[in-house]
Amino acid sequence: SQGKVSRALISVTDKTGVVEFARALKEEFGVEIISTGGTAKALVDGGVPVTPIEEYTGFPEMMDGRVKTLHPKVHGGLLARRDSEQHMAEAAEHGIGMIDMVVVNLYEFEKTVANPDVTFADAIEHIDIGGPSMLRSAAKNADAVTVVSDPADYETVLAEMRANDGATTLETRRRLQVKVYTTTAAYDGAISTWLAAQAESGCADAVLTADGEFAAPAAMSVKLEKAQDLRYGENPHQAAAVYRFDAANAPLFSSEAPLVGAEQLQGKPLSYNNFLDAEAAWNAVRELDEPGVVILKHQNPCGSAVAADVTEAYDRAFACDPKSAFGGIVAVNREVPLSLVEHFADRDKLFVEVLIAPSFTPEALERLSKRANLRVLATGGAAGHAKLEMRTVDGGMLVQRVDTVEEDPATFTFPTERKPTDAEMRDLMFAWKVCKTVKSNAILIAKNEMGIGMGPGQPNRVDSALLACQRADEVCERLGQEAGGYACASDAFFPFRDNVDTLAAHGVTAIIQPGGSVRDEESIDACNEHGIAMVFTGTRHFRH
Ligand code: 93A
Repeated sequence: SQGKVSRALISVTDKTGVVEFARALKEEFGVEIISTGGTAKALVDGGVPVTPIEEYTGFPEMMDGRVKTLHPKVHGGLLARRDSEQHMAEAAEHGIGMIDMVVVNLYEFEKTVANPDVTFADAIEHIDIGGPSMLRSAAKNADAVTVVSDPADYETVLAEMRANDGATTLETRRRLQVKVYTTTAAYDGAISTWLAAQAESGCADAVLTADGEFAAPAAMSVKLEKAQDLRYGENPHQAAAVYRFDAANAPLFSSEAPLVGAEQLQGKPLSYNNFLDAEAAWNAVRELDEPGVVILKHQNPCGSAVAADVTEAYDRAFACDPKSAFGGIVAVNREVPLSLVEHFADRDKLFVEVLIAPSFTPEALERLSKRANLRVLATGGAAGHAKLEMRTVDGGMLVQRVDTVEEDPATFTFPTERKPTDAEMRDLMFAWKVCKTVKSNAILIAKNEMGIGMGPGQPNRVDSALLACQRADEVCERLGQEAGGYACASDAFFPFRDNVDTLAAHGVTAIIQPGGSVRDEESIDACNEHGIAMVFTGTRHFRH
């Protein structure tokens, strides 16, 4: 009857549990077992007699094992339709016996290429051809053939045969059939991704050219593995999970200090929004060369500063907007010392969702452990961004190079009569880096290398400018400082002079922006009228 197992072919690289499984097939059900080199040896050593594959096909294993099971006596025995008189007559004519079960798992290609020292030849040799062929033949004929591609299924299959007079059920064979094609598709995906990556030199793959530019290929194979389930997504009614890029894609989509895979030292599991915000905060803070802190809320940096050390930087970042900092993400670009933790936990009693940094001193961790719920993430590094990022849109995926501020100030131009002073230039450079993390239309106002005013996400840039100025004025008032003397960054050019007029009215003395509007002259004239020094960077940093 269909599903009854009389003859099985066993050929496995992962030999976990295979001896016990084969022994049960043989001893309990009298199954004839055919097997290949290493597997046959393992089975015989384990006391399970087998028919060696070369005896079965009448052909030796040859070409270093590249050809061992690729034979009509194997594939005919798997593919023949048992309900076809013609198939059965042809099989009989050519001496092909039926094979009712295939137990195969594959050469470990992914494990092999995960070794950074792997040679190209060694990787190629680990592309399994015979194994997937048998799996696919058997799965195609799942009406009659049971295909076991995962040691985790050995027990269930045996249990079913025991309950079923040595046969498996069609339901199980169908489930195993699906598993096969999922397995072989992922296997081929890993091979093509790795081979594509070898087509270009270095770690980049065919997707990136030698100078790191994105060269969009006609098709991309991106493999992901689930890193963890999330309680929910952006809102409680949205199911969600986190996936991690596999080793072959890691050089494209992961930096040396990626967020997914960062070590969580303590605290509740990260939520969906925690991941998004921690990513934005971390990306912002790692742009800063000096010791820096970014406090981020709802994707926008509500506090940011650099200083001689990170504790001082934290104090200054917190002072930018203590209210918004509540429930935010604190990102630090150097090792976190005890003093920083004391300031935010003891002095400011600041509740934050996530604290993320390259590392933490033992004393800092000891103090943090008293706030058991606080999520603490150690990225292990500070430098470098992933090369590519992607987002889905309904029915497809957008891929782009990650936006980094790797601009050479030597290429900036100074179109106004007044050039920025050294102090203004420091604030402008700081504002320019942090502004990149603000949602567009983005305006960021800095003073003494603190991001004290932010205008995010307004469809009208003048509204963003107004918001930013208001916040900056409030901060100055709160800190007992004189308002004004602000440096302003804009993520994109000013289409009209109204932005400059608005900023000037609130005490902005220096502006950094990409330039490139057809009406740049209008803004330059406005700056000259107000005595503002303006810098053109030539590069826009939208963030939507
Ligand atoms: O080199 S192969 O692609 N050529 C084959 O004909 C073949 N048949 C089975 N690899 C082949 N296999 C694979 O060998 C199986 O998929 C399995 O992973 C492995 C088991 O080899 P051994 O029994 O010698 O340990």
